[in-house]
Amino acid sequence: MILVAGLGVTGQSVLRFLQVQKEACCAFDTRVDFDCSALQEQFPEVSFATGELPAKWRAQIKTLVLSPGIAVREPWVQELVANGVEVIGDIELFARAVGVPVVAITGSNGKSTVTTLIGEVLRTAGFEVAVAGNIGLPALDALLDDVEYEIYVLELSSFQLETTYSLHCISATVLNISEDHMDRYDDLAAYVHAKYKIFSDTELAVLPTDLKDLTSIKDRIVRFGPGVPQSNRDYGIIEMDNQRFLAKGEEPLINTAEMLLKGKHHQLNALAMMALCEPFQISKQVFSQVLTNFAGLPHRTQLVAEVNGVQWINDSKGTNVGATLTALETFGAEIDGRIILLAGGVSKDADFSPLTEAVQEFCSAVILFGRDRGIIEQALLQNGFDQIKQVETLADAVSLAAGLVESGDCVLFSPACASFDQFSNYVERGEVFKRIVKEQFAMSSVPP
Ligand code: UMA
Ligand code: ADP
Repeated sequence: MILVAGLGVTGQSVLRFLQVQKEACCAFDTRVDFDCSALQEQFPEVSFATGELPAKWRAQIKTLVLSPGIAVREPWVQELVANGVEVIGDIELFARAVGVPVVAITGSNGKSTVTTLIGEVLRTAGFEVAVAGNIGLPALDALLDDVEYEIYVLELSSFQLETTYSLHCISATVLNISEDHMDRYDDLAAYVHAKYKIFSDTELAVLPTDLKDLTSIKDRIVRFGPGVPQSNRDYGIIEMDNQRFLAKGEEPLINTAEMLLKGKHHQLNALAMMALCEPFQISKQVFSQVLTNFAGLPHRTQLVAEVNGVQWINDSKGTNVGATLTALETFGAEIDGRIILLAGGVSKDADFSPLTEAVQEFCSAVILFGRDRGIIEQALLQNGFDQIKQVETLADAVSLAAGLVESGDCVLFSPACASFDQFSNYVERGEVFKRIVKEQFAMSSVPP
């Protein structure tokens, strides 16, 4: 029997997939208060349990399909492993069933942006393409779709890669590495190891210039980076007539001024995207069409209001230190005034000290909210930055910021943390921020 563990969007997609396959399964969620009644109606043949795994199921389980939100090192999972149970994730089931090319994207930051850009480019070039995975739509739901996709573009998290063993990719990337999810890994090396699993069976490996090589895939590596490309295979930035171009080798492809996405990190994202699309022989015109029209995804460094010369930026998807650093550096270089950073939430055991240099350079104040605000304050204080205020909620943070800003400043909401202490996810957190900002200015009768 197959045990489906975790009944979020992934677990539910697994149940649908196994129903079509006519596989016998039982289903379990560790959350005691998880309500299975709607699922029980949808899947009458499946037994459901919550809280503790029923003892009587244990001997019958041959395969465990684990959701990404549950750690493999959980004792009850380890017990099943010790009993010879195979542990896989939804992406492994997908990998075994998919029969068309897969482009796979992982990394600490930029995954959703690059995944979306690739989807747009391939669609514009005329392919029937599905975009799925960690970006939101479970990969198995895309597979069950009525459409006959020619290509799947998958955003994959380190959690999903941990339980994936046979994914064959036409191209794959680890976009970048910075610390994240340290509550789920013993050290950075373990997190990197999970990410690099994406290269286990790929025809083309796309790697940034600053990440280490992997001997087994040497002849299939294409590099991308912020400098001049080191070979004709590689992607980088070249200057011609005082203009900067995204380039392959010596060949200019896109003038960076044409891109709607601003910031050096988005130039890197665009370079990675072009490299990953190599197997599909996309024209310069198609890349240009997409990059001149794509303004970015919601909740990523998005301008949500400009009031009295102050920009209010929603970067709710800035869920780790690396993303918030990027946002600080991008806006810090751009604005006339100073940044007020709003951050906080669930730390995921991160080290926040790498934020200090950019905070010192660009911020007049940091307002911290949420569960782990004290941890962030400690890290900044220890490194010599003390313009810090602690509040309980995001609403308190917004109203405090509104009283501190001056024309030319920017209020950057880039939490560097996960959201689940006070919100259900980063989308809800970003929507709440937008609403509070709008209310804030309605109250003082200044139109946002
Ligand atoms: N949970 C339990 N017990 C369970 C099952 C889940 O406590 O039995 C908790 C988890 O610890 C977690 C939450 O419930 O806090 C959701 O976990 P899940 O495995 O049920 O998640 P899904 O709803 O299936 O969504 C997952 C991804 N979520 C995670 O990996 C935590 C979604 O990525 C992804 O879009 C979706 O599958 C489709 O593939 C979200 C995410 O936050 C955006 N990803 C992390 C990130 O990007 O940093 C990895
Ligand atoms: P992910 O899916 O990996 O979380 P997103 O594309 O959703 O990545 O972007 C999340 C945040 O990460 C953005 O708001 C931005 O601040 C930051 N970011 C995007 N691309 C990069 C990059 N290449 N390097 C560093 N930070 C980035």
